Amino acid sequence: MKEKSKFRKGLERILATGIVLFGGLVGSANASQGRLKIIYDMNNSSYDNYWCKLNHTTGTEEPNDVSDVSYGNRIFANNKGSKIVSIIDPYELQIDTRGLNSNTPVNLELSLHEEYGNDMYLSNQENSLKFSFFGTGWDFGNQPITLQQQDLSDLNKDGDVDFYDFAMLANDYGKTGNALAGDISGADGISDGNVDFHDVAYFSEGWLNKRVYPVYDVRDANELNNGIIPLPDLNGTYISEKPYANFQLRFDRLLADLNDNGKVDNRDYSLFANGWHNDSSNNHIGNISGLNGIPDFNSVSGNAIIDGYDLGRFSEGWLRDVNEPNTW
Ligand SMILES: [Ca+2]
Ligand SMILES: [Ca+2]
Ligand SMILES: [Ca+2]
Ligand SMILES: [Ca+2]
Repeated sequence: MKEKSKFRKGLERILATGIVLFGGLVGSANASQGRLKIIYDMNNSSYDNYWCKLNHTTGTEEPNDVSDVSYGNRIFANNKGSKIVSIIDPYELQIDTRGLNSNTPVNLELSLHEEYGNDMYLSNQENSLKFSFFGTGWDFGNQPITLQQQDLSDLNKDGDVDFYDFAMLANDYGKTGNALAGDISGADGISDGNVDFHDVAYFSEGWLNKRVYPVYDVRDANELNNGIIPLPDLNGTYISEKPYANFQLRFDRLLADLNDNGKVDNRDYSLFANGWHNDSSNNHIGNISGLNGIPDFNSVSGNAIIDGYDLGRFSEGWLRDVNEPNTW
């Protein structure tokens, strides 16, 4: 019953936007100031949860100015906690403030932080990100807001895995240390302080076939799932403050733009149709929604579920063009 009523609510939402399936335009662009708080919640009282904030407002600049706040001077209750920062190289920002109409991606890094720099061992530790808007009217207007995990093989974070990333890996090859860029994996799949064959294996996998992670609509997660975006459990030994996952928050990607070329058209539809009710892969790009407004997965196989929820969100985006905000 619950499922049915949520599905109906989803359909009502589509109707409320004034879009008829496969056609029509929506209101006008209204970029507006925004504040987003992101809590990295480890769902466990032994760890301090940390957060970072993103602001879009007037009178500020990128990449870094006086309205930003760097990560640091942290006070721990239990010596250990989560860490989330926005990276504007070389800065690690706790509060990242940008211009009103900023469209630049926000690169988020997740790690664990132990007060004295010791490694941390975790077993089946649940964790999640929790997004919330704060301040009346600070909602980023109607800019799209999406979140997607990035392949760690993209060492220079430019969106591609290629020779430039390999050059960075090669530069660290054979080295040992806690902050090596090339240390992206280890025996149990996480950074281990050495750059060796484990890292090369992980990297070559990413170079041949870039890992694609689901795209989350932050507004949908906020509206239908209390802002929560679940993360995979943590298992293994984690180096303090060594990022184990990168995420990118974007304001210039439409959820239904599956091939990420700025507009939603037949090419996206054919990608979408290819995944329709095809429960065979855990990361199909057409899995853009679900019962709770976020991509959903089969609880047994772990595979992506692509059904009416995804079709609803895909239809909402039909024929929109990110460069023509009057179509959003
Ligand atoms: Ca790259
Ligand atoms: Ca390694
Ligand atoms: Ca497209
Ligand atoms: Ca789905």
